[in-house]
Order: sequence, then structure tokens, then C-alpha cells
Amino acid sequence: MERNKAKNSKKNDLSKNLKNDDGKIMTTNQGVKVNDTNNSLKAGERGASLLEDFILREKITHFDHERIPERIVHARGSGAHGHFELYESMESFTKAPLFTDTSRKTPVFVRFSTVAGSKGSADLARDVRGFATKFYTDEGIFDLVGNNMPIFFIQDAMKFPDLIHSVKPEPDREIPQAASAHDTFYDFVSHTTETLHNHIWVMSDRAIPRSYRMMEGFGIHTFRLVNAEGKSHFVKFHWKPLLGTHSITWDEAVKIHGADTDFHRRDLWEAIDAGQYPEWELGFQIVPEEDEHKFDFDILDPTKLIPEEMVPVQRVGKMTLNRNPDNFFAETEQVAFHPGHVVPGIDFTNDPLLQGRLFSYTDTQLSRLGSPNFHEIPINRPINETHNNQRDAHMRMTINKGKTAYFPNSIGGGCPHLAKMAEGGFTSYEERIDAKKVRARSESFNDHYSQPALFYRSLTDWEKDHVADAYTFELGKCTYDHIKERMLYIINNIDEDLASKVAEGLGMEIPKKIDGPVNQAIGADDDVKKHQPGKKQNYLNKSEALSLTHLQSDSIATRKIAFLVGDGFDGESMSKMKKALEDKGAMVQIVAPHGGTVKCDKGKDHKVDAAILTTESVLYDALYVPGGSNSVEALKKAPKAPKIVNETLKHCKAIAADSGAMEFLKNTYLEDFKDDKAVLIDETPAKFIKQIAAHRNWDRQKKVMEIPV
Ligand code: HDD
Repeated sequence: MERNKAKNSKKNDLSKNLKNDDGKIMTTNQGVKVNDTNNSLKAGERGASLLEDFILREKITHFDHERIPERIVHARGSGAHGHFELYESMESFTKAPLFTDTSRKTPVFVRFSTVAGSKGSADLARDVRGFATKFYTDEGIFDLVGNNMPIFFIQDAMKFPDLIHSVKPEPDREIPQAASAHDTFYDFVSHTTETLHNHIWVMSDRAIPRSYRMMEGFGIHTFRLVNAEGKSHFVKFHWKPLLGTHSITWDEAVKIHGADTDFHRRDLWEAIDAGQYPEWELGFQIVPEEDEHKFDFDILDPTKLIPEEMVPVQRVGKMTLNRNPDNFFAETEQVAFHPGHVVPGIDFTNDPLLQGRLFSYTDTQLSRLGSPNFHEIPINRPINETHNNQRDAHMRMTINKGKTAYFPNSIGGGCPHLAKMAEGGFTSYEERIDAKKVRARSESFNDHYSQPALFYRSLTDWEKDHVADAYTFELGKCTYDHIKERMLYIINNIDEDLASKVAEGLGMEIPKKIDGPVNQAIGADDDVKKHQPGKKQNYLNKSEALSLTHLQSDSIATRKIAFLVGDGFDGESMSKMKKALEDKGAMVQIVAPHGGTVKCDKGKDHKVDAAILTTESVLYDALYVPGGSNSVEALKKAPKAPKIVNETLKHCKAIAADSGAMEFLKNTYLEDFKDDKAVLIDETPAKFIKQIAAHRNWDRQKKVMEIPV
């Protein structure tokens, strides 16, 4: 009971601001009833409009100001509500009740995003995905503002504007939208070798996830956990999706751009709407203070991960997203995250990227949301009470009573008074600092090649092929040869085999040397010399956790399966397959040559979910083609039907069919793949389900290149 109450507390809090217009009379914003919202006030029916018309003025004025600036990065995003539950108390590491009280259900709001594109850009851009979680704890807000990759491009916040200016559309023509494949980005990357680790992740399939629900999340920085005795441990935060990690191919991403630009947004919404709630386990990688320097890299360097083989991830609790927002603007657009929103028991480290972020996030809300009162916006306000002497500013909602807005005071009885330590006030961890003030970077941050190389070595062969293709695509879009040469030179330092594949694709030689120092990111000559990347180390041959294949799930829940049918299809066979898939939570969609309804061989009408012309194979996870001679004839006449089959094959997805459908399927490439383990003719639904859960049959990858779609 107590748990349920806690779970709903943010929902109840938001409900104070919900407005429902059902059965209500229209009014102006001042509450005056409105009789006509279609015609302005005029001097005669064909006469001039009158300035006096306060109803027209209010309507147009509000409309004129409806937009707010989009986020400078992560503008495109989708959000959902849910809760977090802890498995066991982590009190030996932290005093934050969020992580010690197992009876709590802490409300959360999560926003997933792409980074580079504008608010209206396509979901399937090759990009990092933001994974930002707001925990509404009883002790205040804790925001975990992470990404779906465990490292970042740069080591110091000072470089963030340079990184973002290089990847955003080029400023003269504002081209390209939501794409890193252009000269300015590679100009920056090729001169800034600290970017290489995050960059190779972006070249991998992690940058084109199948769903927000099927990607990991990472806090990236090393944070601190502080327990009740004041002892600190370093921690890295991980989110592990229970649906496993899955991605799509670049060819699909390109096609989804055209078929459904809202692919990820729709996917998240539909899954939650259908009661298929996405879940992630929260993981801690804990490093005792005394082990800070025992690694081959600096744990304060945000371009480095701690391999899970070196420090295992302990799963401490589970997050479930179970409610779609009521209003996109009020919630998803106005939500304001900040890595500096922490609660007692969680603290920062000296990671220079984190330190700079602590400034940036409040600052950006001032121009984006327009006021330091952004914490009063319903989605941002904590569920516990807030009391302080901050006052006024634009759009203040709180009506503070009393005469005093200062501390100390006697007139207000000394209130609000300070939290005594016993009441859990925030005290910063007492880290000892004895240092000179310098504008510099630690040489312990200089290893720029070892971890990109570890990442590449840890991938499966098909993942490696995708990485090579991605580099070739991206660099192929650059126009300056010297930038491509620098990139080839650098990639060669990561992995020679990878570089030679990319060089072949570009039709270029890998240069033996390049003009000037490889890393030019630091500035003055002496500094540049000091900060050249060191020789690649091999402190771990492979980290299994870096491959997408590491997190698997045998669930096919929410997988979308297309049933390609024409009038007269085998109703019995189709119903059996449909039931088997739906029993496992999959979403079956009937795709037919026409819209409306389609008849099975028993004469029964079935609703068509998509006419072939209005859909694409890339919107589904797998395909089933039932038999039925009339259906086969109808599919033979439907011009796009073979394309649906061929593309499903090409993207290595599972296909099931009845032998009765072969008369149509012989017009496709299916015949060439009869021995493929994920091509199932007259096989049981159970076998199909197993192949759908496996996501793809990548063994098919080389052979499908012959399919010309
Ligand atoms: Fe950031 C937004 C994640 C470095 C400055 N960032 C933003 C969002 C995410 C991240 C997920 C979107 C939050 C939302 O959905 O509203 N950012 C990261 C991660 C980083 C990182 C994981 C490195 C580990 N960011 C970073 C730096 C700076 C910023 C170094 C500036 C010095 N980030 C911002 C920002 C944004 C933002 C400009 C834009 C909108 C916002 O904050 O609210 O302040």
C-alpha cells in the first residue's frame, strides 16, 4: 500500500495542473464565455476588422508566442513516466534513501533523444542517444543525465561548443540536418584524437538502435556515492534493458527516414499504450577510493569506460516506464534535466567534463524556458516541499507569505531554518585539495587509441563489418582529401584491418604520415607536444559486454510482425500463427494489396492494418506469408509485394511461410535462402518465435548483398 502511494505521488502532483475540456463551455484566458471563434469583429460583414476585438487579439497573440527555443543539443526527444524499485539496500555505499529503502517506488520521468538534429528531425539518424532520468525522490530531485554509450567525445567541458558546432549543420547553408557525415565534424574529429573512442561507438550499430526500449544507458562520468559514515566510493551508473540490446542496419535506417520519421517515438508510445512496459535494471560499478589509480587509464577521464570484466556491474534495482505523457509540450518539452541535481548520498568527482556540465544545464534553461522559476513547471517540481529565500523573476507561481526573504532573520522566526545534519541536509564530500591553479590537462588522459581498439576487437564479425561500412559512408560524404587522409591515418592506429577496409571503400591509400601533430586539440606548441596520444595498450583482449550480442532476451514482446496476405489466404494457418505470436506479446499487422478488410478462405473479414503501398518492410521485425491460392494470385499482382519479402531477407530478418505461398514467393529471392535458419517454410510457430527473438540472422549478411533492393 505504502509502495503504491509513493509510486503515484508524482502523478498526483501533476494532476493538480491537468485540464480537461470535456463538456465545458469555451472561454477566453480571462474566463469570459466565447460565442464565436471563427469570425473576427468587423465594421460590417465585408468591413475592416476592429482593433477592439480582444477575443481575436488574445487568440492570435498566444499563437504568435507558442514556440520556445529548442534544446541546443538533444532537441529531438520522447518521454515517459514510470518508477524505480530497489532490489536491496546499498547502504554500505550511499545514504540516499532512493538506494537504501527497498519499500520505495520512486517516480521517474525519462526523456530519450538524439543529439545533433533539430526538434523535427528523423529518429533514425546515426547519432548518440540521450537517456535522461529524473528521479522524484522524497529528498529532492536526482537527475541521471546519460547517453546510450558509456563514454563521451571530449575530456573537458571547455571543448563542448567546438564539438557541437562541428557536428551541427554547417553554418553557411544549414546542411546537413541530423547527420555527422560532413566536413566540419571530421575536420574536428581528425584533429582531436580524444574523440576517437566515442566516435567508433557512433560508427557501430549502437548509433542506430531498434528501439529506445532496447538500448543501454550510461551515466558516463565517474560519480561518488557517500554513505552515512561519510565514506565515499566511486561509481559508474548503467541501465541494462530487459528486452536486450538490438539495432537495425544502416540500409533500414535510411529507408525508415522516409517511411516513418517518428519511428522511435511511435515505438515507445505504442509499447506503453499496449501495456508492454519497457524495463531497465540499474547497475553500479563500484570502485573503492583506494583503487582510484589502479587502472591503466584515468577513471576521471570521460572518454574511458571501466570494462565490466575489470569491475562487474552490480544490478541494484529496476525501472519500469508505464505511462505516456498527457501533453508533449508540458512534459517532454519543458522537462529540464541537470547532472547537478543530486541528493545527499550522491556526489561529484573532478571529471572536468562533469564539472563544466554542472554550470551549463541551469544556464541553458534560462533561455530555453525563460526564467529561473523553471523548477515550478509541474514536470520539474520536486514531490517534496521546497523552502528558501529565492523570490520573484518571470512567471513566479509560488505566493510566498511573510515579510522575510533573507537569512538570518528574527522577524520570520528564523525560517526557513537550516537542515541540521541529522535531518539529512546536503554536505559536499570533503575531498582534500592541494593544488596549483592551472589551465591544463592531465597527461593521464593521453591514451586515445587503446579503448577504441578494445571496442573494435570486442565486436562480432558482422558488427565489425557495419563499423567499416559506417566509416566508409561518413568519410565518403566529406569533400576534403586531407581530412579523409587524417582519418585514415588515425583509424590505422586503432586497427589496421579496419583502416584498410575503409581505405578501399574510399579508394584512397592509408598515409604513412600526416602533416603536423596528430592531436591538435590542446593549443600552444608545448601543450600539443605533451598531449599526443600514447602508444596503443592492450590491457584486455576483449570485453564481451561491448558487443550488442551481450544482452539478449528470448522475449518477442512488442516485436512487430507483418502478415502479407491477399483475399483468400489460409485463415486457419494464419490464425494459428497469429495466436502463437500474440500470446508472446508480439504485435501482428495484416498487410494486404488494399486497405479496408481482407477475406480469408473461410469468407471471414479481417481488418487490414496497412495496404502494401502505404507501408515498408523496414517497419517490421519479421514477416509471415500464409498460403491460399487466391491470396497468392493477389500477391503476384501487387507490385510492391516481392519488395517486402526481398527487403526482409536483405535485412537478415526471420521469414515464415506456408508452402502454399511458394507460387508467389518464387518471384522473390527466398528460394536462394531455403537453408537459412531464419527462413522457415511450414515450420512451427515456436521456431519462428525463436528466430524473431534472436533479432537477426547475421550469417546471411554476406549473401544478401546480391539482393538488389
Ligand atoms: Fe549535455 C542536454 C547528456 C555533456 C550541455 N545532455 C543533454 C541531454 C542529455 C545530455 C541526455 C538532454 C536532456 C533532456 O532530455 O532534456 N551531455 C550529456 C552527456 C554528456 C553531456 C551524457 C557527457 C557525458 N552537455 C555536456 C556538456 C555540456 C552539455 C559537456 C556543456 C558544457 N546538454 C548540455 C545543455 C543541454 C544538454 C546545453 C541542452 C538542453 C539542456 O541541456 O537542457 O545544457
